Amino acid sequence: MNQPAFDPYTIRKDFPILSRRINDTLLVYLDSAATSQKPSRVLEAHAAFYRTSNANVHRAIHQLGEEATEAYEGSRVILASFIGAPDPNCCLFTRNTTEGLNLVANAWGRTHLGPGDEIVLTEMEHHSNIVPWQLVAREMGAVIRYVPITEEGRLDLDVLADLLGNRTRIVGVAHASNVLGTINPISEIARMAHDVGAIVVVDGAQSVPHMPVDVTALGADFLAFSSHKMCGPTGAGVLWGQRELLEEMPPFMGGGDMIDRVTKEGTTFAKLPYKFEAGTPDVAEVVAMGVAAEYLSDLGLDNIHAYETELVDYALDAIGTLAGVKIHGPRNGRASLVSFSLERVHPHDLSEFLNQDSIAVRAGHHCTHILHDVLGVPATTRASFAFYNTREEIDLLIASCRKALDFFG
Ligand code: C6P
Repeated sequence: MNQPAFDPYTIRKDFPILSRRINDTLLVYLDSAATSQKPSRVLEAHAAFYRTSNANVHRAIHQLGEEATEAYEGSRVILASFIGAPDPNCCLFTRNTTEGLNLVANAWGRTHLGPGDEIVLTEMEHHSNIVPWQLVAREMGAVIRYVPITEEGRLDLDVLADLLGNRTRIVGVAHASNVLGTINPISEIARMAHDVGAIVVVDGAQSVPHMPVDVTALGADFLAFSSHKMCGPTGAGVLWGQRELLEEMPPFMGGGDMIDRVTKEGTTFAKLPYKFEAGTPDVAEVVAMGVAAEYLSDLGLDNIHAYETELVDYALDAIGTLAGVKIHGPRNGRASLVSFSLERVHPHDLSEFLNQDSIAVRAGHHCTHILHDVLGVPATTRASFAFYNTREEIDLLIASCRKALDFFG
Protein backbone atom coordinates (compact mmCIF):
# COMPACT_ATOMS: atom_id res chain seq x y z
CA MET A 1 0.00 0.00 0.00
CA ASN A 2 1.26 3.50 -0.80
CA GLN A 3 2.21 5.71 2.14
CA PRO A 4 -0.16 8.67 2.48
CA ALA A 5 1.44 11.84 1.06
CA PHE A 6 0.90 13.65 4.30
CA ASP A 7 0.94 11.76 7.58
CA PRO A 8 -0.04 13.89 10.59
CA TYR A 9 0.77 11.05 13.00
CA THR A 10 4.43 11.06 11.93
CA ILE A 11 4.50 14.86 11.88
CA ARG A 12 3.12 15.05 15.42
CA LYS A 13 6.32 13.43 16.67
CA ASP A 14 8.14 16.64 15.71
CA PHE A 15 6.13 18.55 18.32
CA PRO A 16 7.10 17.63 21.91
CA ILE A 17 4.19 19.55 23.46
CA LEU A 18 1.65 17.40 21.62
CA SER A 19 2.49 14.46 23.89
CA ARG A 20 1.65 16.53 26.97
CA ARG A 21 -1.15 15.18 29.18
CA ILE A 22 -3.49 17.49 31.08
CA ASN A 23 -5.93 16.03 33.65
CA ASP A 24 -4.37 12.70 32.70
CA THR A 25 -5.64 13.12 29.14
CA LEU A 26 -3.60 13.72 26.01
CA LEU A 27 -3.67 17.38 24.97
CA VAL A 28 -5.95 18.22 22.01
CA TYR A 29 -4.63 21.56 20.81
CA LEU A 30 -7.19 23.34 18.63
CA ASP A 31 -5.96 26.90 19.08
CA SER A 32 -3.29 27.24 16.41
CA ALA A 33 -4.85 30.44 15.03
CA ALA A 34 -3.93 32.10 18.32
CA THR A 35 -0.45 30.62 18.22
CA SER A 36 0.91 27.46 16.66
CA GLN A 37 3.00 24.83 18.41
CA LYS A 38 6.73 24.56 17.64
CA PRO A 39 8.63 21.59 16.21
CA SER A 40 11.86 20.37 17.81
CA ARG A 41 13.85 21.70 14.85
CA VAL A 42 12.76 25.25 15.70
CA LEU A 43 13.21 24.81 19.45
CA GLU A 44 16.70 23.44 18.90
CA ALA A 45 17.68 26.20 16.47
CA HIS A 46 16.57 28.81 19.00
CA ALA A 47 18.54 27.20 21.83
CA ALA A 48 21.56 26.52 19.58
CA PHE A 49 21.80 30.18 18.65
CA TYR A 50 22.11 31.17 22.30
CA ARG A 51 24.44 28.25 23.06
CA THR A 52 26.88 28.80 20.24
CA SER A 53 26.53 32.07 18.31
CA ASN A 54 24.87 34.64 20.54
CA ALA A 55 26.02 38.19 19.77
CA ASN A 56 24.49 41.41 18.54
CA VAL A 57 24.07 41.82 14.77
CA HIS A 58 25.60 44.34 12.32
CA ARG A 59 27.91 45.73 15.01
CA ALA A 60 30.78 43.48 15.91
CA ILE A 61 33.51 42.07 13.72
CA HIS A 62 34.36 39.27 16.13
CA GLN A 63 33.51 35.66 15.23
CA LEU A 64 30.25 35.49 17.16
CA GLY A 65 29.09 38.83 15.78
CA GLU A 66 29.72 37.58 12.26
CA GLU A 67 27.93 34.30 12.89
CA ALA A 68 24.93 36.08 14.43
CA THR A 69 24.73 38.54 11.52
CA GLU A 70 25.04 35.75 8.99
CA ALA A 71 22.25 33.74 10.65
CA TYR A 72 20.00 36.82 10.96
CA GLU A 73 20.51 37.89 7.35
CA GLY A 74 20.27 34.26 6.21
CA SER A 75 16.83 34.17 7.75
CA ARG A 76 15.83 37.22 5.70
CA VAL A 77 16.77 35.38 2.50
CA ILE A 78 14.78 32.31 3.59
CA LEU A 79 11.71 34.38 4.50
CA ALA A 80 11.86 36.32 1.22
CA SER A 81 11.91 33.10 -0.76
CA PHE A 82 9.11 31.71 1.47
CA ILE A 83 6.75 34.46 0.26
CA GLY A 84 8.17 34.73 -3.27
CA ALA A 85 9.70 38.17 -2.68
CA PRO A 86 12.42 38.81 -5.26
CA ASP A 87 14.35 41.24 -3.01
CA PRO A 88 15.14 40.12 0.57
CA ASN A 89 15.85 43.73 1.53
CA CYS A 90 12.15 44.47 1.11
CA CYS A 91 11.42 42.04 3.97
CA LEU A 92 11.60 43.97 7.21
CA PHE A 93 11.82 42.14 10.51
CA THR A 94 9.20 43.21 13.01
CA ARG A 95 7.95 41.74 16.28
CA ASN A 96 4.68 40.49 14.78
CA THR A 97 1.85 41.26 12.34
CA THR A 98 0.60 44.04 14.61
CA GLU A 99 3.91 45.87 14.45
CA GLY A 100 4.07 45.49 10.67
CA LEU A 101 0.60 47.01 10.22
CA ASN A 102 1.40 49.83 12.67
CA LEU A 103 4.56 50.51 10.70
CA VAL A 104 2.59 51.00 7.49
CA ALA A 105 -0.13 53.07 9.19
CA ASN A 106 2.43 55.37 10.78
CA ALA A 107 5.26 55.62 8.27
CA TRP A 108 3.08 55.59 5.14
CA GLY A 109 -0.17 56.93 6.61
CA ARG A 110 1.31 60.03 8.23
CA THR A 111 3.01 61.06 5.00
CA HIS A 112 0.28 60.21 2.50
CA LEU A 113 -3.05 60.90 4.19
CA GLY A 114 -4.76 64.25 4.45
CA PRO A 115 -8.17 65.62 5.41
CA GLY A 116 -10.98 63.82 3.57
CA ASP A 117 -8.75 61.05 2.25
CA GLU A 118 -10.27 57.61 2.55
CA ILE A 119 -8.99 54.38 4.05
CA VAL A 120 -10.98 51.29 3.09
CA LEU A 121 -10.97 48.42 5.59
CA THR A 122 -13.31 45.47 5.99
CA GLU A 123 -15.78 44.40 8.66
CA MET A 124 -13.79 41.21 9.18
CA GLU A 125 -10.46 42.86 10.06
CA HIS A 126 -8.59 41.99 13.23
CA HIS A 127 -8.14 44.98 15.57
CA SER A 128 -4.51 45.20 14.49
CA ASN A 129 -5.66 46.24 11.00
CA ILE A 130 -8.25 48.69 12.35
CA VAL A 131 -6.93 50.49 15.42
CA PRO A 132 -3.63 51.75 13.88
CA TRP A 133 -5.69 53.21 11.00
CA GLN A 134 -8.20 54.80 13.37
CA LEU A 135 -5.35 56.47 15.27
CA VAL A 136 -3.72 57.80 12.10
CA ALA A 137 -7.05 58.78 10.50
CA ARG A 138 -8.02 60.84 13.53
CA GLU A 139 -4.73 62.72 13.41
CA MET A 140 -4.70 63.30 9.65
CA GLY A 141 -8.44 63.97 9.22
CA ALA A 142 -8.88 60.91 7.02
CA VAL A 143 -12.08 58.86 6.88
CA ILE A 144 -12.42 55.08 7.24
CA ARG A 145 -14.94 53.10 5.19
CA TYR A 146 -15.72 49.45 5.87
CA VAL A 147 -16.50 46.81 3.27
CA PRO A 148 -19.46 44.79 4.60
CA ILE A 149 -19.68 41.02 4.62
CA THR A 150 -22.38 39.02 2.88
CA GLU A 151 -24.73 36.58 4.65
CA GLU A 152 -22.29 33.83 3.72
CA GLY A 153 -19.36 35.61 5.34
CA ARG A 154 -17.52 36.85 2.26
CA LEU A 155 -16.54 40.41 1.39
CA ASP A 156 -19.16 42.20 -0.64
CA LEU A 157 -17.04 43.16 -3.64
CA ASP A 158 -19.87 45.13 -5.25
CA VAL A 159 -19.88 47.45 -2.27
CA LEU A 160 -16.08 47.59 -2.37
CA ALA A 161 -16.33 48.73 -6.00
CA ASP A 162 -18.75 51.48 -4.93
CA LEU A 163 -16.54 52.57 -2.01
CA LEU A 164 -13.40 52.90 -4.11
CA GLY A 165 -12.94 56.34 -5.61
CA ASN A 166 -10.54 59.18 -6.18
CA ARG A 167 -10.27 59.84 -2.42
CA THR A 168 -9.26 56.25 -1.61
CA ARG A 169 -5.61 56.10 -0.63
CA ILE A 170 -5.27 52.66 0.89
CA VAL A 171 -7.18 49.40 1.20
CA GLY A 172 -6.42 47.21 4.23
CA VAL A 173 -7.62 43.62 4.12
CA ALA A 174 -6.98 40.29 5.82
CA HIS A 175 -5.93 37.50 3.48
CA ALA A 176 -7.77 35.05 5.74
CA SER A 177 -10.22 35.94 8.51
CA ASN A 178 -9.30 34.65 11.98
CA VAL A 179 -13.01 34.17 12.77
CA LEU A 180 -14.90 33.40 9.56
CA GLY A 181 -12.03 31.54 7.96
CA THR A 182 -12.88 33.32 4.70
CA ILE A 183 -9.97 33.50 2.26
CA ASN A 184 -10.26 36.83 0.48
CA PRO A 185 -9.49 37.28 -3.24
CA ILE A 186 -6.51 39.56 -2.74
CA SER A 187 -5.31 39.82 -6.33
CA GLU A 188 -8.79 40.90 -7.45
CA ILE A 189 -9.03 43.43 -4.61
CA ALA A 190 -5.53 44.71 -5.42
CA ARG A 191 -6.50 45.22 -9.06
CA MET A 192 -9.62 47.14 -8.05
CA ALA A 193 -7.68 49.32 -5.58
CA HIS A 194 -4.84 50.01 -8.02
CA ASP A 195 -7.37 51.08 -10.65
CA VAL A 196 -8.24 54.06 -8.44
CA GLY A 197 -4.61 54.70 -7.49
CA ALA A 198 -4.87 53.26 -3.96
CA ILE A 199 -2.34 50.91 -2.39
CA VAL A 200 -3.13 47.63 -0.63
CA VAL A 201 -1.90 46.35 2.72
CA VAL A 202 -2.58 42.69 3.42
CA ASP A 203 -2.77 41.10 6.84
CA GLY A 204 -1.25 37.67 6.22
CA ALA A 205 -1.34 36.46 9.84
CA GLN A 206 -3.75 33.62 9.11
CA SER A 207 -2.78 32.80 5.52
CA VAL A 208 1.02 32.67 5.37
CA PRO A 209 1.28 29.74 7.85
CA HIS A 210 -1.34 27.64 6.04
CA MET A 211 -1.12 28.05 2.26
CA PRO A 212 1.37 29.04 -0.41
CA VAL A 213 1.55 32.84 -0.48
CA ASP A 214 3.47 34.59 -3.24
CA VAL A 215 3.66 38.37 -3.00
CA THR A 216 4.17 38.76 -6.74
CA ALA A 217 1.03 36.78 -7.52
CA LEU A 218 -0.96 38.58 -4.80
CA GLY A 219 -0.22 41.92 -6.40
CA ALA A 220 -0.51 43.82 -3.12
CA ASP A 221 1.86 46.51 -1.81
CA PHE A 222 2.45 45.33 1.77
CA LEU A 223 2.11 41.97 3.51
CA ALA A 224 2.51 41.47 7.27
CA PHE A 225 2.72 38.17 9.17
CA SER A 226 3.90 36.67 12.47
CA SER A 227 6.44 33.96 13.22
CA HIS A 228 4.53 32.51 16.17
CA LYS A 229 1.57 31.45 14.03
CA MET A 230 3.84 29.59 11.58
CA CYS A 231 5.66 27.27 13.99
CA GLY A 232 8.28 29.87 14.88
CA PRO A 233 8.87 31.62 18.18
CA THR A 234 7.04 34.68 19.47
CA GLY A 235 8.73 38.07 19.10
CA ALA A 236 9.40 37.98 15.35
CA GLY A 237 7.47 38.82 12.20
CA VAL A 238 7.89 40.17 8.70
CA LEU A 239 6.59 43.17 6.85
CA TRP A 240 7.18 42.88 3.13
CA GLY A 241 6.67 46.00 1.02
CA GLN A 242 7.18 47.27 -2.51
CA ARG A 243 10.64 48.83 -2.74
CA GLU A 244 9.49 52.21 -4.12
CA LEU A 245 7.06 52.62 -1.23
CA LEU A 246 9.55 51.56 1.43
CA GLU A 247 12.24 53.83 -0.07
CA GLU A 248 10.11 56.94 0.17
CA MET A 249 8.64 56.20 3.60
CA PRO A 250 10.25 57.80 6.65
CA PRO A 251 11.43 55.50 9.47
CA PHE A 252 8.85 54.27 11.97
CA MET A 253 11.22 54.26 14.96
CA GLY A 254 14.57 55.91 15.54
CA GLY A 255 17.62 54.49 17.27
CA GLY A 256 20.68 52.37 16.70
CA ASP A 257 21.33 50.48 13.45
CA MET A 258 18.83 52.49 11.36
CA ILE A 259 21.07 55.50 10.74
CA ASP A 260 23.63 56.48 8.17
CA ARG A 261 25.02 59.52 10.06
CA VAL A 262 23.85 61.41 13.13
CA THR A 263 24.88 65.01 13.79
CA LYS A 264 23.54 67.73 16.09
CA GLU A 265 21.64 69.06 13.11
CA GLY A 266 19.92 65.82 12.19
CA THR A 267 20.17 62.27 10.90
CA THR A 268 20.44 60.56 7.57
CA PHE A 269 19.08 57.05 7.47
CA ALA A 270 20.46 53.65 6.55
CA LYS A 271 19.34 51.90 3.38
CA LEU A 272 16.66 49.21 3.28
CA PRO A 273 15.90 47.17 5.31
CA TYR A 274 17.84 48.72 8.19
CA LYS A 275 16.03 52.07 8.04
CA PHE A 276 13.07 50.24 9.57
CA GLU A 277 14.92 48.05 12.08
CA ALA A 278 15.88 50.37 14.92
CA GLY A 279 17.54 48.88 17.99
CA THR A 280 18.73 45.37 18.74
CA PRO A 281 16.34 42.96 17.02
CA ASP A 282 15.03 39.63 18.37
CA VAL A 283 17.95 37.83 16.77
CA ALA A 284 17.39 34.29 18.08
CA GLU A 285 13.68 34.55 17.25
CA VAL A 286 14.35 35.76 13.72
CA VAL A 287 16.86 32.95 13.18
CA ALA A 288 14.38 30.36 14.49
CA MET A 289 11.60 31.87 12.33
CA GLY A 290 13.78 31.11 9.30
CA VAL A 291 14.06 27.51 10.46
CA ALA A 292 10.27 27.39 10.88
CA ALA A 293 9.82 28.62 7.31
CA GLU A 294 12.20 25.90 6.08
CA TYR A 295 10.29 23.31 8.11
CA LEU A 296 6.98 24.36 6.52
CA SER A 297 8.55 24.46 3.06
CA ASP A 298 9.91 20.94 3.55
CA LEU A 299 6.39 19.72 4.39
CA GLY A 300 5.13 21.69 1.39
CA LEU A 301 2.62 24.53 1.76
CA ASP A 302 0.45 22.90 -0.94
CA ASN A 303 0.35 19.68 1.10
CA ILE A 304 -0.39 21.61 4.28
CA HIS A 305 -3.22 23.52 2.64
CA ALA A 306 -4.72 20.39 1.06
CA TYR A 307 -4.58 18.43 4.32
CA GLU A 308 -5.99 21.28 6.41
CA THR A 309 -8.79 21.84 3.88
CA GLU A 310 -9.80 18.18 4.27
CA LEU A 311 -9.63 18.54 8.04
CA VAL A 312 -11.74 21.69 8.11
CA ASP A 313 -14.35 20.07 5.82
CA TYR A 314 -14.55 17.17 8.25
CA ALA A 315 -14.85 19.61 11.18
CA LEU A 316 -17.59 21.64 9.45
CA ASP A 317 -19.66 18.49 8.91
CA ALA A 318 -19.09 17.27 12.46
CA ILE A 319 -19.72 20.61 14.21
CA GLY A 320 -22.81 21.06 12.02
CA THR A 321 -24.42 18.05 13.76
CA LEU A 322 -24.41 19.73 17.20
CA ALA A 323 -27.82 20.78 18.52
CA GLY A 324 -28.61 24.47 18.08
CA VAL A 325 -25.30 25.26 16.36
CA LYS A 326 -24.60 28.20 14.08
CA ILE A 327 -21.35 28.07 12.13
CA HIS A 328 -19.98 31.45 11.12
CA GLY A 329 -18.34 31.90 7.72
CA PRO A 330 -18.55 30.26 4.31
CA ARG A 331 -18.71 26.53 3.68
CA ASN A 332 -15.94 26.46 1.05
CA GLY A 333 -12.72 28.28 0.30
CA ARG A 334 -11.81 28.81 3.91
CA ALA A 335 -8.84 28.69 6.20
CA SER A 336 -8.48 25.90 8.73
CA LEU A 337 -10.63 27.19 11.54
CA VAL A 338 -14.28 27.05 12.52
CA SER A 339 -16.04 29.60 14.74
CA PHE A 340 -19.46 28.62 16.00
CA SER A 341 -22.18 29.47 18.50
CA LEU A 342 -24.32 27.00 20.43
CA GLU A 343 -27.80 28.24 21.33
CA ARG A 344 -27.69 26.75 24.83
CA VAL A 345 -24.04 27.15 25.89
CA HIS A 346 -22.05 30.35 26.27
CA PRO A 347 -18.65 30.20 24.47
CA HIS A 348 -16.71 30.80 27.71
CA ASP A 349 -18.60 28.02 29.50
CA LEU A 350 -18.01 25.72 26.55
CA SER A 351 -14.27 26.37 26.39
CA GLU A 352 -13.93 25.84 30.14
CA PHE A 353 -15.87 22.60 29.82
CA LEU A 354 -13.69 21.43 26.91
CA ASN A 355 -10.58 22.31 28.89
CA GLN A 356 -11.55 19.69 31.48
CA ASP A 357 -11.27 17.16 28.66
CA SER A 358 -7.86 18.62 27.80
CA ILE A 359 -9.20 20.28 24.64
CA ALA A 360 -7.87 23.78 23.95
CA VAL A 361 -10.12 26.07 21.87
CA ARG A 362 -10.53 29.83 22.02
CA ALA A 363 -13.68 31.63 23.14
CA GLY A 364 -14.28 35.36 22.94
CA HIS A 365 -14.34 38.11 20.34
CA HIS A 366 -10.95 37.11 18.89
CA CYS A 367 -9.97 40.80 18.59
CA THR A 368 -12.78 41.42 16.08
CA HIS A 369 -15.40 43.54 17.86
CA ILE A 370 -16.73 45.02 14.61
CA LEU A 371 -17.23 41.59 13.07
CA HIS A 372 -18.93 40.26 16.20
CA ASP A 373 -21.25 43.30 16.18
CA VAL A 374 -22.16 42.40 12.60
CA LEU A 375 -22.67 38.74 13.53
CA GLY A 376 -24.85 39.90 16.42
CA VAL A 377 -23.03 37.88 19.08
CA PRO A 378 -20.60 39.13 21.74
CA ALA A 379 -18.41 36.04 21.51
CA THR A 380 -17.92 32.82 19.58
CA THR A 381 -16.12 29.52 20.17
CA ARG A 382 -13.31 28.86 17.71
CA ALA A 383 -11.55 25.59 16.96
CA SER A 384 -8.51 26.20 14.80
CA PHE A 385 -6.42 23.53 13.15
CA ALA A 386 -2.91 22.95 11.91
CA PHE A 387 -1.36 20.14 9.91
CA TYR A 388 -0.53 18.32 13.18
CA ASN A 389 -4.21 17.91 14.06
CA THR A 390 -6.22 14.81 13.19
CA ARG A 391 -9.82 13.74 12.56
CA GLU A 392 -9.69 11.84 15.84
CA GLU A 393 -9.11 15.08 17.68
CA ILE A 394 -12.16 16.59 15.97
CA ASP A 395 -14.17 13.55 17.10
CA LEU A 396 -13.01 14.22 20.67
CA LEU A 397 -14.05 17.87 20.32
CA ILE A 398 -17.53 16.83 19.17
CA ALA A 399 -17.92 14.24 21.95
CA SER A 400 -16.98 16.83 24.55
CA CYS A 401 -19.34 19.44 23.02
CA ARG A 402 -22.18 16.90 23.24
CA LYS A 403 -21.38 16.31 26.92
CA ALA A 404 -21.44 20.10 27.42
CA LEU A 405 -24.85 20.33 25.72
CA ASP A 406 -26.19 17.62 28.10
CA PHE A 407 -24.57 19.30 31.10
CA PHE A 408 -25.85 22.82 30.39
CA GLY A 409 -29.20 21.33 29.29
N1 C6P B 1 -4.97 36.64 16.02
C1 C6P B 1 -6.23 34.98 17.24
O1 C6P B 1 -6.41 34.20 18.18
P1 C6P B 1 -0.04 39.26 16.26
O2 C6P B 1 -0.67 39.26 17.63
O3 C6P B 1 0.52 40.60 15.92
O4 C6P B 1 0.91 38.14 16.04
O5 C6P B 1 -1.23 38.96 15.22
C2 C6P B 1 -2.31 39.84 15.16
C3 C6P B 1 -3.31 39.32 14.18
C4 C6P B 1 -3.52 40.03 13.02
N2 C6P B 1 -4.38 39.60 12.09
C5 C6P B 1 -5.08 38.47 12.24
C6 C6P B 1 -6.00 38.03 11.13
C7 C6P B 1 -4.90 37.70 13.39
O6 C6P B 1 -5.59 36.57 13.53
C8 C6P B 1 -4.02 38.15 14.40
C9 C6P B 1 -3.86 37.40 15.67
C10 C6P B 1 -4.95 35.79 17.19
O7 C6P B 1 -7.04 35.09 16.32
C11 C6P B 1 -4.72 36.53 18.47
S1 C6P B 1 -5.94 37.79 18.74
